[in-house]
Amino acid sequence: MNGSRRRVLGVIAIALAVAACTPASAGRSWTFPPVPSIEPAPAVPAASAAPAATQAPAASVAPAATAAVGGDVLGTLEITAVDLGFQPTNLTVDAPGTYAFALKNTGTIVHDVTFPDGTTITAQAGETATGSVAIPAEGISFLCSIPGHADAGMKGSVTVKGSAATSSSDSHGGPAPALDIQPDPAAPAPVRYDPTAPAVLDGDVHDIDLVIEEKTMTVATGFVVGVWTFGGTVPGPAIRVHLGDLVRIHLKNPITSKLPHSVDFHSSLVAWNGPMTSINPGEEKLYEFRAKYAGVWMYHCGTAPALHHIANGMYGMMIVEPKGGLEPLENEYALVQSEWYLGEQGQPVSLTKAAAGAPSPDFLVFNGVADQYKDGPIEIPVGKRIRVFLLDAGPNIDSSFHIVGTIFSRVIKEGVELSPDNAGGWGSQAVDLSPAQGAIVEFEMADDGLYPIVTHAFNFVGRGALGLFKAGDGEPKNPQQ
Ligand SMILES: [Cu+2]
Repeated sequence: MNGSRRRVLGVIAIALAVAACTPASAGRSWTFPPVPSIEPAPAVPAASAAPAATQAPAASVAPAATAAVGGDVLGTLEITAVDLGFQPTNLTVDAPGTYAFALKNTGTIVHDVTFPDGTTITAQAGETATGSVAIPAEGISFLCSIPGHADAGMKGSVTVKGSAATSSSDSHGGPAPALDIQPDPAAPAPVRYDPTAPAVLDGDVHDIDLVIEEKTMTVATGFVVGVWTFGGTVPGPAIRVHLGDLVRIHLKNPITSKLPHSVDFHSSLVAWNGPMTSINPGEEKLYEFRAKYAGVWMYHCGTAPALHHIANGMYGMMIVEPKGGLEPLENEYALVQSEWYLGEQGQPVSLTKAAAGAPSPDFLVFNGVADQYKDGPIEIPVGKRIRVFLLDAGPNIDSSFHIVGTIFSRVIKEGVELSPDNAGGWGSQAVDLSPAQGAIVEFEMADDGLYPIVTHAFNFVGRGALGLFKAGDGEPKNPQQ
């Protein structure tokens, strides 16, 4: 491979990594990760560079004499970690044995290289970590064990010359696609998420602690996910402010977390590589902005792979009231639609399933838990105006929000309003929301009874997207209209 072709392939690899990447790194103001060195180390008799098996160039092995390790070490293997990939992904050595291994992390979040025997070398952003690894005659594969990273492409292998290449897609070490997760009868019962919308915060400056918590959560009866959360719940807390308020989010990532995280408020006007960058466990940051536009907005973690962090629970709703405020109503609710792509029980969701071109979530839910408002209906009065704030957090599936048995007299979706007193007498039956879109709907129930809450994409109603409003005593009186 000549130099220019190698550079072109290097750029492609970087572009792919950047495409999968979102803002990260504490305090760093990069736009794209720097291009790592892909020049081979000096050739040595004991080992040599192999032809590239993938788009990434092959690595070489440095002379053993240059490694500051014992005499049994046959050479030094070097790879670079970027967000999210290894360069190169395939290395070749001449002989089996023990090798020093250097992991250079030019990315913006922590990465590691983990081998099937459990050997792990971890490098923080911008650092190089070293260790040693035994390469057997049949070769060895490796991956980054940070959740989601292997699924995003951080896998590779070391091949011994003359042996069959080792597959880098062995099932060891990393999350395997979960194709048939069985319910666990010992799983804790789901915890109901209060659907009551928050009151608007007093004052015009708000200091809000947003503490990240990695924990387990029962997302449907018998199914537990190792979720990542804002504030310990999925969705995170709903936040409601006036138009023009100053919002000061104190984002905290406890030392007990395993991963870097970040937050991206769609209600803010800030640079992607400014307040949205990631913070490591033990760090905190201030994300300050003025709420200049009214609406129902999404906030979410944007740390790479953002798809995994959102799919694993890191999202919430922020309501910015319009000029003059919304008309006060006694009954206001907040519903966030989202998807669960189950991994193994108790583990983070499957990034492979979430990343499918035609994703098929195991559950599609309102406020984090399948069927929770079917099992515990939301009780409302008859004949009074009800308001629901809606958000489709996705990460992938559209919502067609509908309540069986009523008609929306007001819809405010992404800044466009259907008003109850419109001249034509128009109404609305379903609100279409793509991922990250929000709306407000208002309606009233004409009779006592049960009114199902669904997405009218009905294939999902049986997968958890079903709730109930119970109006009055729940028994229809069939009044004359
Ligand atoms: Cu996160």
